[in-house]
Amino acid sequence: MQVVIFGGFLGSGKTSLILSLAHHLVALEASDEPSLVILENEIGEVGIDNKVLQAGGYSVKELFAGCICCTLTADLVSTLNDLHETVNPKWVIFEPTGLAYPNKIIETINQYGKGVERIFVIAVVDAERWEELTEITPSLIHGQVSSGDLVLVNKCDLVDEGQLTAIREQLREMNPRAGILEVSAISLDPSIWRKIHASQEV
Ligand SMILES: Nc1nc2c(ncn2[C@@H]2O[C@H](COP(=O)(O)OP(=O)(O)OP(=O)(O)O)[C@@H](O)[C@H]2O)c(=O)[nH]1
Ligand SMILES: [Mg+2]
Repeated sequence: MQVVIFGGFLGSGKTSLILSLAHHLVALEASDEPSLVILENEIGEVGIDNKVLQAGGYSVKELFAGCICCTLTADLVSTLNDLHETVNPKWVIFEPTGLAYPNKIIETINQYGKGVERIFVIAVVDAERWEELTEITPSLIHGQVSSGDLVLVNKCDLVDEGQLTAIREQLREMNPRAGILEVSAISLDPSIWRKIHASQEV
């Protein structure tokens, strides 16, 4: 199983991106085997339509919300281990709460998760609220960005080129090793999944 974690602050567009990408992924991986499972924290609130996703050949599971550092990670590990023993999908996409530091989740999966070949972290950044969020919660944003293997700057439709340039510069300082892609979840370019694949292989 390859685990892809979508980290990023509350409302940055994680679910919107996952849903758009999941559709592309399923189109790419034409197979009868369930190739993708999405693990969501707090499904109820975002209102993902589980049936629609299941009809597309993949399933969505909800993890119990709770203390990020204990309940969630313990639940995540037992869910991953169950998945490995039952469905054993090729991909597991996990959306933690927007208040999580992905580093802690990675540590826990590495320590206790079974059947996980690879963990890939996508840090989703809210371009529209970048200035505000880096001011009010700098350490969380820094922690989320710096743990990304790839940074997706989302909501690019809501900012201008000058703002994007400034965001890009600050992101490079926070995380010089990650690739940065500018996207908009509401009109996602289908080639984005191939780009994510490409950055996973680096
Ligand atoms: N204009 C615009 N709106 C977006 C974009 N991506 C997401 N949104 C909107 O932003 C809001 C939050 O999106 P979600 O996908 O629920 O964000 P999230 O990160 O999953 O949020 P939480 O799970 O609550 O942390 C929704 O109203 C989306 O429609 C984008 O690229 N452009
Ligand atoms: Mg969400």
